[in-house]
Amino acid sequence: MQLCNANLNQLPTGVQRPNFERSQVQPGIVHLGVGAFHRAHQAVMTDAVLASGDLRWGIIGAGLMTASTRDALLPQDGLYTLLERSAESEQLRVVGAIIDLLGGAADLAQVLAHMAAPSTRIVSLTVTEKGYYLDVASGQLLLNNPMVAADLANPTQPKTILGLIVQALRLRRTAGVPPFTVLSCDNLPNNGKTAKTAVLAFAAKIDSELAAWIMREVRFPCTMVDRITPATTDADRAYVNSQLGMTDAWPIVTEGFVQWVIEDDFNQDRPDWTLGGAVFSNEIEAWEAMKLRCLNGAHSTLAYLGQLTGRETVADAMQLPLISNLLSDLWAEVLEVLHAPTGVDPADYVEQLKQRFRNPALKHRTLQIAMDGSQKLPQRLLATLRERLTRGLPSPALTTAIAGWMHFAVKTAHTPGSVLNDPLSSEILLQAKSSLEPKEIVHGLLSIQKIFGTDLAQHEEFTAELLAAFSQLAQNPEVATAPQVSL
Ligand code: CS2
Repeated sequence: MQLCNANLNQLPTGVQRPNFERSQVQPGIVHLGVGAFHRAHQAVMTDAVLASGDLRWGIIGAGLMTASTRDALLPQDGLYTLLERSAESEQLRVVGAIIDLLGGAADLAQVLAHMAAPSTRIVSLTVTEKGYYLDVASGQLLLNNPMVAADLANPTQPKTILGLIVQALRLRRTAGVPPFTVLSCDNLPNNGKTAKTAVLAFAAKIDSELAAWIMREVRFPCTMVDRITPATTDADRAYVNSQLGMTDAWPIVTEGFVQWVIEDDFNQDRPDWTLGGAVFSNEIEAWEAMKLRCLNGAHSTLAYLGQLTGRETVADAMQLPLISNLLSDLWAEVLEVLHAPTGVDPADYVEQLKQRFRNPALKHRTLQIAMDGSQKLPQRLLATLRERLTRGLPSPALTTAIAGWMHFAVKTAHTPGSVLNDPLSSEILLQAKSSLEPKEIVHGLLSIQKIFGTDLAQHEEFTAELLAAFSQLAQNPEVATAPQVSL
């Protein structure tokens, strides 16, 4: 038996399920990047809106790169199971907010048609940092990226989110249809503004009038998104299916905690996501900075150090004093220069993070978090580091975290069969392999301007501290760095 509309009433009693008439749900949102995070976060909040009786916000989920989610969920009428796991308890629920799915190159024309349709009032995004095609250090559009160049050359048949958004907005403008709101749900600082920068830079290359119209008319609210959601494993799948008594091809496992803070700046009407626990706020920058620097900054640190100490999961890595102590120091460095949102005690926030990271029921792999470091380091670690350098404050923990990333890159470069999962992998591996001398490796990696800009490599005190931290990690018996590196 397979999970689908017809079988919903066969689910065991403890499993929550959509209590609204799914056939009556109207499409209102097109979501690009219908991965695990979206399905544990925005889709669940939207499910609560639909459950309240406002059926105007069904989600059409699109995968741009692959059709895997579409292929798994379409036979299930878009239904999937969410397993929420805390250290003490778990809850299964079936989510019904996704009413249609598209995926892969063959569906792109349909994705565009849905985005252009008047019923779509929101286009939301979880496409990861690299999906915006911006140089993270300079914020400039990557015009030479082959995907961007292809869309610029052929704007009516777009394949990137930028091409799709601009072409859909062009079609709407021509047809006299009001624009949709672009709602970024990615882990980027000022994610709405970042999306706007990328879209405008792209549009300006095609049609300056259209770009001016987008600038005037389209809203790009910023959001802070948070829910730790590891990639689904076969063991998760087997467990969920045994609990359901039926087959779900792609369930999602997540933590109990969920947070969504949204800037209330939408073109047209919007769902009342507060029904699902979201908060509307005009202090998004502070929320985003706190989350990116405290949670994601610590996550990346833990991921690289975890990889170097043979710790497969976040919870395992938290057991190692070397790592938990480093995180405590890192949080102290972050909090010293952080502007927290009004009414939030950042020390409480960090205490809660420790509990979340220690959640043994969540097998969140350090290797998963370690991917795309070039896209993550700037906002997670370097932003705090720069603030501290400006104030003349020392940052030994942040510096060790960056040295950890460097060792991870060097070790990957020297391990046969290992792949560095990062859009800048060729540049990083080139530097990582260019020498066996710590000094040259550190300087080589620090010279990658797309990650570090130009200021850090010129900061003598910082580069000396980074080199010392790099050498210290290599000498630490608990840390297995590449043996090739000479000390
Ligand atoms: C993680 C995030 O993979 C990563 O880089 O740091 O996905 C993290 O789990 C989420 O931002 C939590 O909200």
